[in-house]
Amino acid sequence: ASAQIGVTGLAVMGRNLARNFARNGYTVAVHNRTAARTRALVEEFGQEGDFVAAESAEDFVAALERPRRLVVMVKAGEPTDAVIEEFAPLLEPGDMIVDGGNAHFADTRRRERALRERGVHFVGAGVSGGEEGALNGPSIMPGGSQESYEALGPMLEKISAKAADGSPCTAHIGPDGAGHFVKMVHNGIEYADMQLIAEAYQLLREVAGHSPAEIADIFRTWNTGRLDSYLIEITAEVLAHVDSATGEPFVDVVRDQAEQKGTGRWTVQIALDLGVPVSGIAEAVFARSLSGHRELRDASRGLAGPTAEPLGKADAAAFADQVEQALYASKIVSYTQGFHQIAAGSEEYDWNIDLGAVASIWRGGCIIRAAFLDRIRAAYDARSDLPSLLADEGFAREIGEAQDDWRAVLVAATRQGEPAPGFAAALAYYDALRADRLPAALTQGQRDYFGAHTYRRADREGTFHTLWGGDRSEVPA
Ligand code: NBP
Repeated sequence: ASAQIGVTGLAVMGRNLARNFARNGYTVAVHNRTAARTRALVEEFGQEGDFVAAESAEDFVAALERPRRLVVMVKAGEPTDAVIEEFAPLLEPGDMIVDGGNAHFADTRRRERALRERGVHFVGAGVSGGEEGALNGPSIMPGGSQESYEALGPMLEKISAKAADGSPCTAHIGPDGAGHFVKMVHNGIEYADMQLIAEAYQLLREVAGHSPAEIADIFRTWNTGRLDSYLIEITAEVLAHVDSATGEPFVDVVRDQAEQKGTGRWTVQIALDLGVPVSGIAEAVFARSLSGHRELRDASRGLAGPTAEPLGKADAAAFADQVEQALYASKIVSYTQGFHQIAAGSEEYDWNIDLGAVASIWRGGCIIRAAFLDRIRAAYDARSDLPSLLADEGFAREIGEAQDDWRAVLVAATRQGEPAPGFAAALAYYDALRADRLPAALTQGQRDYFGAHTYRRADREGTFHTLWGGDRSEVPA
């Protein structure tokens, strides 16, 4: 036994993660259901470090130092269970199985419980950054026991991305499914970020009349300021790209039907279960879904739109500044909602997640990496019981300064008939949170009327019901 770590599942992610471990000086055992992939890895990249190729599960396990650290990078779902069933009987108490796939955190909780009974640590680890991140440094969100982190953490810290201040983009998130839960919310926030950027593009194009190349330049400028992030950077690249076959902007030759693999949808489903309003993430998931309904869209082409004239050229530059404000304010709201969901999950499952640490490890390697995350980390470091990111003085001030422009952008979008569901949901959330009174009082009245669901009064304690069908007097419930 000479390998410090093993990776089974050598498609793009597993192969690159194995190479990352090897390049960092670890001896890596490699294994794949189809052995040809194992041989190909060693043939192609064997010179990058020390690999031990194993063709059978037994050889793979035998190659690992104890306690064994076995990373599984296979397709999420049944394949993960199949691999666990194959390897668990070969392991001994104290060994670790690390699932780096995109598992649902409820599956991770189930698997962790089952393996714990056999004395095997199960670490559900969210890995973000795609294949490039896996090779050069991903953001890694490991759950599982503290004991497993002690044996595994230093290696993950070594292969992870590093933030600008040099700190590793990984940390122990919390017990059982905490890591995969945080990865799920990361992906939800990623959906929201992408939707908001897409709306900014659409408004710059359709309301202000900019070309894709001009918008690429606008995004490049934004990327030097507070919106500095990987997604803004690649957006500029995509917008500047010209299709070689037609000479048209690339963005004009791609079908406008967005696809999804499901982690955004999970985020919203779980948020509904936890009662957390993640309206921005939900709008992002729905926007992708709506774009895919070609038949509905075709059947609706004749519907009337607004008759307002587009903005004149003189207004276009000022409009771009306003869109930057709207984008930034909406982004603050989506992170507020995402962090609320993590706090709620942590509460529900007793995970004790450090929100500042989550912001910290998202600063590098992952798809939502952004300068902005340093600010979020600082907000939670200053006050770990911050009830909402909007309660942070700095964010509250910035969103307050942005709000007039944010509203103006939505007025323009509405007037021109351009949908901006992400911007609108974020503003509605902001306005609802700061409202003195919400119409929820009326909702309670309706519920009491038709279902005797009772209500509480603002002026005194207790639960009450009005005799709506009778003399309408109030009785204690
Ligand atoms: P895939 O998700 O395409 O999975 C392919 C791997 O799963 C191959 O090694 C395949 O073995 C193995 N596998 C399957 Br399928 N069924 C199996 C079974 N019953 N028993 C054993 N092995 C089985 O690979 P990927 O794109 O590299 O992703 C790996 C994981 O990482 C996934 O969970 C994914 O969601 C997650 N992830 C991916 C990305 C990304 O950017 N791609 C980013 C972050 C996380 P074979 O070679 O024998 O068919």
